Amino acid sequence: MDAKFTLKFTLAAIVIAFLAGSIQAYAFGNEGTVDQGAYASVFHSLDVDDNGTLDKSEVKNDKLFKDSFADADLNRDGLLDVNEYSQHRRMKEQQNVKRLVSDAELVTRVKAKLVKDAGLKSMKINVDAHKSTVILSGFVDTQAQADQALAIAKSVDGVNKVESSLVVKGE
Ligand SMILES: [Ca+2]
Ligand SMILES: [Ca+2]
Repeated sequence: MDAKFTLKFTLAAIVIAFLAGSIQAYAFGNEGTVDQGAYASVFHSLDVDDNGTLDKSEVKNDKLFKDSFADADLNRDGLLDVNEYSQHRRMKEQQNVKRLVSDAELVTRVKAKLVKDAGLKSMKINVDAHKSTVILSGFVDTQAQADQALAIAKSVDGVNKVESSLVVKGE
């Protein structure tokens, strides 16, 4: 009885150890292909007729492919296989990441543009940014300068919103 139990226990332990090893290998062993796997599952969910390729109608709701199907279709057969789909999707997603400009970069861009403005360059305008919202503060001489500073900040690429607490000193 005891021996049987021990044997069962040992077998169970071996099975558990084996499974744990497999899971670990899956989770950590293939870091380079994790994305591919994630894309592959999206690919299969889009492949409604399950024929292993995506045609234009199958990706029509995917905004990353809507206007660039031909670019994604590397071998020009009018269909996307899983590699064409994954490659294009990764490229598009990396472009999107680049478009998100850091707050520090926004501050630099806004300051640079304010300094270039003849009417504003002598003003002490503080520029701050948080989650793509730029905050202007400090003192200006006229309302026109305050408006101009706001317009300039809004015109900077990557700025989502501008809040101004600029104070007009008056004449
Ligand atoms: Ca298909
Ligand atoms: Ca193709």
